[in-house]
Amino acid sequence: MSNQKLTRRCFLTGGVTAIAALLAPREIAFPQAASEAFKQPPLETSKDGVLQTHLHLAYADVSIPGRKRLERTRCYNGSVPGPTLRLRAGEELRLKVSNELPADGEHCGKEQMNQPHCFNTTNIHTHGLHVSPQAPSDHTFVRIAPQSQYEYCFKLPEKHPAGTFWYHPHVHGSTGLQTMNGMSGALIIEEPENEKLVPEASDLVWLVQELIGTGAEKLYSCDHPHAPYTVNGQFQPTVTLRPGEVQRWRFINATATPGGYMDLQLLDSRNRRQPFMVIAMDGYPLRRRLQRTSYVLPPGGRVDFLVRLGQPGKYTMLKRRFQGQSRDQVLAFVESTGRPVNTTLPATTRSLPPFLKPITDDEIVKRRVVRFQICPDQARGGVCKNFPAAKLCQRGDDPVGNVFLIDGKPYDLDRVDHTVKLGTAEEWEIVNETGAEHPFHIHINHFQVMQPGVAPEYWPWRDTVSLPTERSVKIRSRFLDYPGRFVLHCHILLHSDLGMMQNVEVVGDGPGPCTVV
Ligand SMILES: [Cu+2]
Repeated sequence: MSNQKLTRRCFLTGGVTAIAALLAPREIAFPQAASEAFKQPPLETSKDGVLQTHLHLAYADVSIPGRKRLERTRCYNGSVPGPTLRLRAGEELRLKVSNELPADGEHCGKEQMNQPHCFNTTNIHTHGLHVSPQAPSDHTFVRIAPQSQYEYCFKLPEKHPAGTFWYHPHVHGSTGLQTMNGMSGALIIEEPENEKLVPEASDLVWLVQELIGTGAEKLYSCDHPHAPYTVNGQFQPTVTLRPGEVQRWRFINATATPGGYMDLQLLDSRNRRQPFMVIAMDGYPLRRRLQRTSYVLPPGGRVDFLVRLGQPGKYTMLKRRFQGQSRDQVLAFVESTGRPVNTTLPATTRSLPPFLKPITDDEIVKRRVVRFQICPDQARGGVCKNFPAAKLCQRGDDPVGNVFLIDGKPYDLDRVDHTVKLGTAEEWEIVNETGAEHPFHIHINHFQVMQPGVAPEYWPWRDTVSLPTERSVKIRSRFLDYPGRFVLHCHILLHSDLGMMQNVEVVGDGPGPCTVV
């Protein structure tokens, strides 16, 4: 398909063309009268234990909030975001990807390892799923070249926790660009019918994106672009609920830049913070639900809230500025209206399956230290001496001149950075030597975040954790069920594309892809 002959048109689920024209580029306040009703992305569900679906990836013209003209972007099935996939533990996801983009030209070679490249080559990562890392399952080394197809098969184990996950592309060098183009979608593992917390109509996906179409490659420049944050492709839609109704809000942070960090707050009409219940982090249920009025969700992370607003009235869901060049932005308006109902919140504590019992000291077979670094300057010891060409940004449109490292090295596709024995547990200290927070993410197995002063049974299981500036986080992980090679990386995808990534290899005898654990 040539660039001139593009016929497919992506549309934003919410259709924001009309309101985009009203928006001054830097304005975040928006008259509520024009707000659309909150929508859910298109839905695909499993039948007889299998969810079979087909994602067509193509260029399209999209209306993006704050931009005057339609912008050309890459998206799935003509929709930003992609469809929500819902299935259950023990079921199988058969996903065919047709890459209908034009050829990459000469920009997809290994010699450009940690440069932006491979913009039209793609693959799929099922973020947070405990599945095999081998092809044709969650193998991030798959390359789906332009004008070719690939068939994935993901077999979920019976013990897989129900929760909120997501999918996005993961070709090194173009992950950030493709994700910012709008290529992501929710992946929901459903509870069994008798364990559902809320009725379907009260169970809402909030997939938050920062969409850039034209000029998305400037993501890798010193003045990387910013756009308003959308929810399910809509700009500041209105959620309605009845006074006293309990809704489950599944937040997915599908952004790719430092500004994508979000401190989520629910405010009433006088800007007073309202409490919500945190019931799951990164898709895994919490043993004890937490009442909060603020929750920092890093890029890549998910959080599930139970929300109940007793008083009728108008509220806002705010993305409070956290770091980077973003600003506070209302993600959605919330209206509590209609006949009051009296729904009770589910129980405060719940039991977790046996494989999520706390990892004890005597189970640990190895300890490692992993260091996130940026040159120049933001690395301890003499690390930056090895990268004399690293430089700080000078002009806005210069390519980013920093070097992004883990353990003193930029990513190497062929190097195994950590070899782990299948079925064992390890304790890792992840050190942030830089001047900003970075979200640490590892594929295939969740980890427990150690919290001093908190009993280990309450340490949350996560797949993405933010590393505080100049400090470290300790995690414990069991490398269960699946041998194979996968990655850990910074989930500011701009950073991982430029080198902040490592390979992990789990060795041992275990099932291959698409087989029952
Ligand atoms: Cu980073």
